[in-house]
Amino acid sequence: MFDKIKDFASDFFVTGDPMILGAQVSIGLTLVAIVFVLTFFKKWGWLWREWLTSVDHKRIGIMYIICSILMLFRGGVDALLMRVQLAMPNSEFLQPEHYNQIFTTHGVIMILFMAMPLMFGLFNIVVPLQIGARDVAYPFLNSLSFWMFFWGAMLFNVSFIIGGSPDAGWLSYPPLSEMSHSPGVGEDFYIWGIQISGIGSLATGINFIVTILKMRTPGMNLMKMPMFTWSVFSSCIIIIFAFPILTVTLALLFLDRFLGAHFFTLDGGGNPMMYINLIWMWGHPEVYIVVLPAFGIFSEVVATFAKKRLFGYKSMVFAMLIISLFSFFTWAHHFFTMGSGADVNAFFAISTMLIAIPTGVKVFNWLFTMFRGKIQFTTPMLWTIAFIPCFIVGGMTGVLLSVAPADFQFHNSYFLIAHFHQVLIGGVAFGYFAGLYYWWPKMFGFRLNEHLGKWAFWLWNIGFYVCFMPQYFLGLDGMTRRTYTYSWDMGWGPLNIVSTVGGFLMGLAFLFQVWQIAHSIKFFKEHKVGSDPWDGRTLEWSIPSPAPIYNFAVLPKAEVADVVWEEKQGTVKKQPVPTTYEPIHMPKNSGIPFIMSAMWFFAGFGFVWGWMWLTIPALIGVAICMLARSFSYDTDYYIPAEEVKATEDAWRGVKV
Ligand code: HEM
Ligand SMILES: [Cu+2]
Repeated sequence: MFDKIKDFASDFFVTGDPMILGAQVSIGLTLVAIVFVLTFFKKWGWLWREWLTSVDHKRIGIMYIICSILMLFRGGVDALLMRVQLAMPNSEFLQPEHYNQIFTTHGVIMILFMAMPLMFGLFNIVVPLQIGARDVAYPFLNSLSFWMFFWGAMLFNVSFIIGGSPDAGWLSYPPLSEMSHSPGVGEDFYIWGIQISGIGSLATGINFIVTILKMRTPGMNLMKMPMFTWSVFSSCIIIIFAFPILTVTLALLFLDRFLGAHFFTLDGGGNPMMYINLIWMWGHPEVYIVVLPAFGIFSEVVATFAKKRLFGYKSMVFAMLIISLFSFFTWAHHFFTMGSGADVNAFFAISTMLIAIPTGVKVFNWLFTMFRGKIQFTTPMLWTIAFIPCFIVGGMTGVLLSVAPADFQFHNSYFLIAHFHQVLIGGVAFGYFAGLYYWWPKMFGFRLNEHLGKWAFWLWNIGFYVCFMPQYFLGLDGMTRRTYTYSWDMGWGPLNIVSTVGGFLMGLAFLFQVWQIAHSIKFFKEHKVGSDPWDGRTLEWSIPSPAPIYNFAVLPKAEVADVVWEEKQGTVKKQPVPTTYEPIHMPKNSGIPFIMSAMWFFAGFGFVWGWMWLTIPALIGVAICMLARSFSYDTDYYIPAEEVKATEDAWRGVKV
């Protein structure tokens, strides 16, 4: 009996690695500490009522952002562990199996659990405020999306201490990810973690498309929408077409693993290349899903801090929509070496190169917006200025990779690693940082310390180039991706050590950001701001920071683009200060999204271990949650007009 338990425990928990043991202990201690603090300060009720059950888009946005910062930390630690391993030839700092796990979890976490939620956080916080709405179209679904993401991410992350992490790369190509090659539970954690959070992403895509189409304030027609909202719209169009492909592909992989189907196995008539085609039909659009909103942020920031209208609004919109469309026709550039022949490769090479055209249009638009502007070098603007050259170089190396014959040489080398980090860090991460700094005052009512922010900015930038520029040369010298180690005679040592130093500079930069946030919270009174700290242009800057629960007491009129700016310039009439208010219709909080997603977590956990005794009751729990929601009619309430008036008067400083 005792031996049986011991056997089970040694399969169930990840053992043997002192680093993981340390992590297990610290995770355990952190959990105990959290429970203790919440109990000691009697905060459980507050946490549940104000946050876990909240359907307010602003709160959901903040929760997304907190999670993504934690995930940036985890993904970053993974990155630094890999960089330490690669710093010197013949290194045995990590074991080879562990290295494989780390590059897999790093990739998955950075893209799906860091970039995506940071993006959704900004969607949530900004879009309703920019279009003059009181919430998203489906607030309940919005909360469900968040919790599906959260529990999916948790399921993926527990594999680190329970069962073992996946190790077949961030896209889990078969046959490596099949039962034959990965008999452990890691790949199942991968499948279910991503499936569950993926459903949440799809729902968010639908939610924001409907919100943008149906909830705009009177007068704001599509061509008067702020550019960030347009970028969210383009990104969500890609989401609703791309995420179903991911769901189906992972479902088929699961059937292969769970029931012995042969969709992607070499024997039994399956075909691994089929998986690789399918996953990239999602995967390539996915990179545009995350980068388009960053383009939207840059557009807002550039116009605000150059104090000029965005140059070429229509061409910007057109460029984004074209990118959304084209993103679906380039997937095969990830495997020119598959052997599809010259015609197919030529098609995908040209379609890839074509994307450079709308992207180039956007770059020129940003530059022309800055041209002769009175530029203010605030932190959001610095990130934007740094992004432009970084993204141009990253984009150009992408065009090099898209030259099919040349890619036979570059494919899966460190040249590729350098390229995609340049667009993902220089484009996506810099973009979201700009957005976070820009809208932080709107979220919390105080600004982030600019001085520490500038330190973080410079360290990130210097670190980035020091880390990734050497990798282009390493790639050309033949160092391949996912290499665990290399011998002295390859001559890759010096450039690798430089690269690792750069990685640590970025790690330091992240610490500066954490310090910046902590410092700004501590001294928030000195950093307090009013409704419009940046002299902004769009509707979110016309209401208090942080916005009241209902956002707009009276729906604003938006007959021109950049309406707040135009009002300040006197080109359009100021909106009258309302004297009477009406009761405001609001959605009620609900615990169902949290509980239902937690049920999905347990169902997924059961699938991972083949424990149907857990999966079946959990799925029944999901069904009960759905029924409970269908039959609950008490889902909304009204904020009385007097309460609205009191809040508004207090903000405007009216004496009563
Ligand atoms: C913060 C600095 C970062 C460093 C130092 C870093 C470092 C690395 C390293 C060393 C690898 C492994 C390459 C290999 O095994 O050949 C890697 C892979 C990867 N990274 Fe990063 N990374 C960083 C940030 C990011 C970000 C922000 C993203 C995405 C938003 C990202 C996405 C990926 C992906 C998708 C892979 C491929 C994983 C795979 O091969 O399956 N990384 N990174
Ligand atoms: Cu691609």
